[in-house]
Amino acid sequence: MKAVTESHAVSAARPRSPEAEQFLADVLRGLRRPAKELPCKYFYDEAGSRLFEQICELDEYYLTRTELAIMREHADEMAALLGPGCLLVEYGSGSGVKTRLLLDRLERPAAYVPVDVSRESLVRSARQLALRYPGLEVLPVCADFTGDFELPTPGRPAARRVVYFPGSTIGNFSPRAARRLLRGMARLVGPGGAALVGVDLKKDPRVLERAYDDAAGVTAAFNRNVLHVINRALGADFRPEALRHHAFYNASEARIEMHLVSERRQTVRIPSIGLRIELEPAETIWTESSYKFTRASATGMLAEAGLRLEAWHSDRERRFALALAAPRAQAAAARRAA
Ligand code: AVJ
Repeated sequence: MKAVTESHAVSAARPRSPEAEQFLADVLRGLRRPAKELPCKYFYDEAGSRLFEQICELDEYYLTRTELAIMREHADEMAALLGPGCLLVEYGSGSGVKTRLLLDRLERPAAYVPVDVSRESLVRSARQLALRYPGLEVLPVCADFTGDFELPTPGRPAARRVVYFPGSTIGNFSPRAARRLLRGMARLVGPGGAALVGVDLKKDPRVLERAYDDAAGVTAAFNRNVLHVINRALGADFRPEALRHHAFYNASEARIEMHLVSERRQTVRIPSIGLRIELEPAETIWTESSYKFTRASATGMLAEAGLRLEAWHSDRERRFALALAAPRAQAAAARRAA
């Protein structure tokens, strides 16, 4: 952590980028609330992304493994349902293997469009895919997929637009934000389009809690890493060891909550903006929600966003699922045509 003082000096002197301004605003808003919170999207700096990859390998973290197994088992059927000539739009660009399982089976996809705020991961994944699929047009879009953005026009006109949103990332959004995001997805793909969304399913709370509080402490390190991110980017002086990882299943809200619990009374400072934050003993900072679904609750969430469930692919133990949905007007039109 020797970079803390240096980077503080630098960040105080230099004008901040719009992303850095947003980061600062988000951190301030979260820490000034009576119940402190931090947005989970800031987990993923380089160290955080590495820790998340380690999480995906853990015995306790069944999500990645299960979703991959579902893709291996059902990608043929999914590709058939999506049909030929798709413009495949992926929200986020971190899921190489899953994407390839789909791309390997899609019939003559018009183009692949990864959408990510991180230019770096966008370039990396676009390069990898272009190498692996020499005939495929790859059109990366550097944008926040929770906001408005335009799709590029592929060289070959697309038969339909499909958004692929794997990984249960939808679970990180509040019901309201998830609705907004899915509505944007429905609008983006338009009539005739589709969305393929990965959701983690409700199950024994002990299984859920172990997945977010592993024996090796990788998830604890992942959770605390957000404090290192804030220290480095904003010159804060959080002592991550002085906060404890806490993850539990909130059954009435159907979500895992991750918190950082202050072990003692402490003061955190961000000198560049003259901020002081007091943390009481046992006070928590809520860092992540990970919503869990049933087929019914996922169908309801999609319906509220104007999407009709067309197919549901799950594993034998019903741990995880991929929901294929289409904008409702189109589903109604298809029913009339049938
Ligand atoms: C990246 C959203 C799938 O909520 O399970 C893993 C992130 N957090 N362990 C999830 C995460 C703690 C994760 N997703």
